[in-house]
Amino acid sequence: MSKTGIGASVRRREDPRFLTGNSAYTDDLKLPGQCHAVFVRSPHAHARIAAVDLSPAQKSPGVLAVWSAAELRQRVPNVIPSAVATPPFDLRGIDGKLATDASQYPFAEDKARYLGEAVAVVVAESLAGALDAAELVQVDYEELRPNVTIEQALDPSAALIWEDEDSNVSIDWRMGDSEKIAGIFDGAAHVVRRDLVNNRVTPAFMEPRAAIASHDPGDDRLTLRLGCQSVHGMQAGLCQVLDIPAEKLRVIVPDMGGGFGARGGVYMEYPVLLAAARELGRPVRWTASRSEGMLTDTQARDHVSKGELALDSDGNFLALRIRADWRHGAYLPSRSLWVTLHYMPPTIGGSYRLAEADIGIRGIFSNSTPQSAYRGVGRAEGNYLLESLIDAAARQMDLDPVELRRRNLVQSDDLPWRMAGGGVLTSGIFNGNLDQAAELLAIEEVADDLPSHWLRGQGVAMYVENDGSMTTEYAEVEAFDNGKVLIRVGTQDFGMGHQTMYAQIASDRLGLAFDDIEVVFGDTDVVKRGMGSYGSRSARMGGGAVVYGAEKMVERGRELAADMLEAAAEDIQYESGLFQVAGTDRQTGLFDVAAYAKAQGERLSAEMDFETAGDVFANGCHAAQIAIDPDTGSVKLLRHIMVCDVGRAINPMIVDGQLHGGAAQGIGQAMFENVVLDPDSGQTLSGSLLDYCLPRADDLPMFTTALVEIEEADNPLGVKGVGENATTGAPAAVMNAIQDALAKAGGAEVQMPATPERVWRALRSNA
Ligand code: SMO
Repeated sequence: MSKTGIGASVRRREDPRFLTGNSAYTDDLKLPGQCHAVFVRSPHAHARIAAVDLSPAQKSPGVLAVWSAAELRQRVPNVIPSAVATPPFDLRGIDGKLATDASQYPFAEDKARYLGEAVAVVVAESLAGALDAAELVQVDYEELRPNVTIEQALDPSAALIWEDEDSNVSIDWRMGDSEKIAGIFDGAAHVVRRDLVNNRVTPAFMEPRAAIASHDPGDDRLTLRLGCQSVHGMQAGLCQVLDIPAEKLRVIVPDMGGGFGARGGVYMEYPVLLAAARELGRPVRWTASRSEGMLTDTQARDHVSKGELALDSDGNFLALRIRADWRHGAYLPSRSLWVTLHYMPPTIGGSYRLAEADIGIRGIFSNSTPQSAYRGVGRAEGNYLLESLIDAAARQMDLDPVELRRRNLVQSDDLPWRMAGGGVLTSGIFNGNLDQAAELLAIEEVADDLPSHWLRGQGVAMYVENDGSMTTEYAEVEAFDNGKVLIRVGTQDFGMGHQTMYAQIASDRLGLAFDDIEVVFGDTDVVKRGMGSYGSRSARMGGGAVVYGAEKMVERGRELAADMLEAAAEDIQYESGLFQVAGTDRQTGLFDVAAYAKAQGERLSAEMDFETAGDVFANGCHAAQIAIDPDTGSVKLLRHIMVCDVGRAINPMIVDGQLHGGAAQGIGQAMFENVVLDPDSGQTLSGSLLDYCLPRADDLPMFTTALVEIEEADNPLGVKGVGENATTGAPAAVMNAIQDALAKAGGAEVQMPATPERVWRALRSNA
């Protein structure tokens, strides 16, 4: 293996720039003539908008434009498309009814449906001027009763969030043979039941959302610079909202600090900024404050579920029944509904021989921030349900939780295994993952100098994660006469190290130096098409496109080299940057061939659209060891072990980094993070980072990771995926460790997040 090829822990190319403050995030950019937008947002979670008076704001110094919905409608004609309205999604409930559309117009028109929903925009010469004028926009609200809790939203007397509908339910989705499964439950030797809360979280991007719109009057073309996960997806969505053709909008992504799925869709600020830039003929910029992000970045999870697992007398899993109520907020923006239904059901059953599942997911509108994708979406929720039930079964049946899992795992000769929820596992060594995690947990005792009366607990959890999302990805591979190969790829980096990863792939496959490979992405004028990055797809989907694109470019190079060397193309061999006539010393270099091509007015380049049949399934096992201070309820996570089958690891150090960051988010959900809303008013009680607790470095242990690289056959690199693995796997392992300690002390169970107060109370109430 070369020091920079596939499988090498190459130091990230990006890091010198990021670590020395030389990055350029959207907010770092300054465009000549720029002005500033500030959005006026609803201070109520549910309120009718009776009147808006813009005139005092319009008279404020330095103000260039003030628009509410009425003014915006003349400039931005369409709503932001929801997944329900956008083909090819056909999301129907058990009643056959299409899910409620619930698409969002950029500004609230008749009423505001969540706290922070935008009502108007002010554009001014300075940010201070825009902020001052925004306070002068006068909106008459008639407050409506907010639906904050699920019970409130389902109450027959509830105020409807979508008044043309007959309830606040968006979809009642079902899967599985419920009658047959009821029969299995009736005859089962053991049934365990748990009510589980999957707490609402916010993505808390390191870099708050920001965007700068500009307009070139010469060709009437708009440009939007922003952090997003797919420039082409953003372009398509915005062109639909603005009713303009794609060639009239360029989307560019500068450096970007976090996406997590939640920066995938069209947010309402973007079409407004574009319309303002077009009208004013000046760049218009906006950067969310942290508090603004806490209200308006799409949030995630928020399931209240009943889970039931049926077992026979030997502890074999027979069937699973899930009823999940999902409080998804007031709108269903972009992929919101689709991601939950695409990702959650298929992995239900996980890597266990669990053939039957009755799955119900009920979407419920609430007067809270809309939801969309967030690292591990769907899988994190499903995995937490099953892995919590398995530990509850082990306690109920007095079995060792590791042994109970081992008894039920899918074996190698079961593959391909169709999970109860429909996904098909094609590769993996599930019992090996469990054994390795259990061994690491047993042998690597940390010196625990905590007081002896602290409670100890440990837990394991398997996980399975569907990776891939869209089944096609684009790359173009081009060699230049200056000795460089340029990769243009449709996926995008928001912290993952793609400039390093793709350079490793291309240098390895082309036999060139790592430094000869340049990688670009995130600009609709530079990359012809692409799906972008989400669903842990980049290395597999973009990597496949780069590998086959490189091969295709070499094929064309072979033909040109044959011309140059006056030989037949089939006699030309390519290796390490050289084309050679077989059996002779006649040869020419790849970059000389590029020069030859250029002289003929051609580019030595190949485009590739790599396609796969569907998702693949990364999988593994997490193990956690915790201690609880019984006097305060505070939980110390002592160790967190991750055994992960990500398929082939292109750069194990980057994979480790992905696992560390993903685990921090999963542990954050289990122990710290929670979006808390006041049930009477719908006001947020967690609107800043003082109230919304992100994990810090000293909350986390040193992680132990073990990569299991079982190659996936559907792509030329053998990759599965890694980005979301640890966020999916971590919560259940940590919570199982906490429940273990609580159960041994005779305490009750806790729900996520296991805050000190909750743990302290659980220790004082009997199980
Ligand atoms: S939340 Mo992910 O982009 O499947």
